[in-house]
Amino acid sequence: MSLKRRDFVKLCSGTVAGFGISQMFHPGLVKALEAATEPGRPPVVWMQGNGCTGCSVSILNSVNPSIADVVLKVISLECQETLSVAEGSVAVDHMLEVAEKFKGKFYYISEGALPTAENGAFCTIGVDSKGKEYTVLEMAKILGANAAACVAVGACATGGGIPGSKGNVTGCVPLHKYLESQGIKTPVINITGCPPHPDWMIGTLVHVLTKGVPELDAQGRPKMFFGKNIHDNCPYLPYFEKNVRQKTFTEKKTEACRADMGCKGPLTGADCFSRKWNNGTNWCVENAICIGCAEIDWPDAFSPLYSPVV
Ligand code: FSX
Ligand code: SF4
Ligand code: SF4
Repeated sequence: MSLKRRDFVKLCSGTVAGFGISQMFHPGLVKALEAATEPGRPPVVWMQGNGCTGCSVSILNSVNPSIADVVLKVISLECQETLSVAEGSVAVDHMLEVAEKFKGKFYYISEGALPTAENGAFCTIGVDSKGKEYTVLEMAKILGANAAACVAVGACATGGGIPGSKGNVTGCVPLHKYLESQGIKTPVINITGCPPHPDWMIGTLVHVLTKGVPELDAQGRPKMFFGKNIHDNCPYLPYFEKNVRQKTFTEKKTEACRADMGCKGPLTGADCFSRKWNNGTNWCVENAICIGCAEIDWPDAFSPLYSPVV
């Protein structure tokens, strides 16, 4: 059974509760996804390069659907360094096996940047059962060339992020740049953010599995989550317009614009202002500032992070 676009929208929008996809997913999503991905759950390989594992930690915070449901009922998660029980040659052999056995049918999720300097020696993932050592760069080429589609998660995998920022000696590049350099044309979807919101990752995965690659913006990001300017939609915009500004992080003046503390909301397009974080509890600008992490040229184009831009 395939999930129709209208069903997907209905499930994601939770019309009963009155929420749009820009806010949260409906708890019934898993049931429809289970049906949509029958009979065989699609194989997914998640590989980490140079990063902090924050993207993996963030997706574990998914509430609707829970990450346990996604992993156990919707997809077949073949490898994920943080979650996998297998390690060493067992894990490396399995990655190679998935790339061969499910050629053109599995999905490759890439977290972290790919270090290209010194033939990729700055990040190795292990040795296969024949004793051959694999760099993350080498495995990214194998997975990228054989996957049905690639999903790059996080600032590091989409734009280089902190490992790829100015001064790095590892030659870190994002997945799409590396695959382009190797002439690999497999589609790459960029889910920016350091880390990305769990809904951005799960929502994109759901779309890819049920309807294919979603509509993307110029940065390769799904338009359903990215592009709306934070400043234009910020609850503190009226204070900005009246020039009521909070000057320091310790000042207990919550009814004020955070521009003077370096807020990068005016330069950033993501739905954090309506989706919020931690299951809708709060978001960066409420407690501090937006540092612009959802833009693909972050952090270099947004540094120094605490310097005002408006
Ligand atoms: Fe990067 Fe993932 Fe920032 Fe961390 O590993 S996007 S450093 S939150 O988690 O890649
Ligand atoms: Fe909101 Fe930041 Fe814009 Fe102020 S500068 S209105 S806090 S997004
Ligand atoms: Fe990143 Fe800004 Fe969204 Fe926070 S509000 S997650 S810094 S884009």
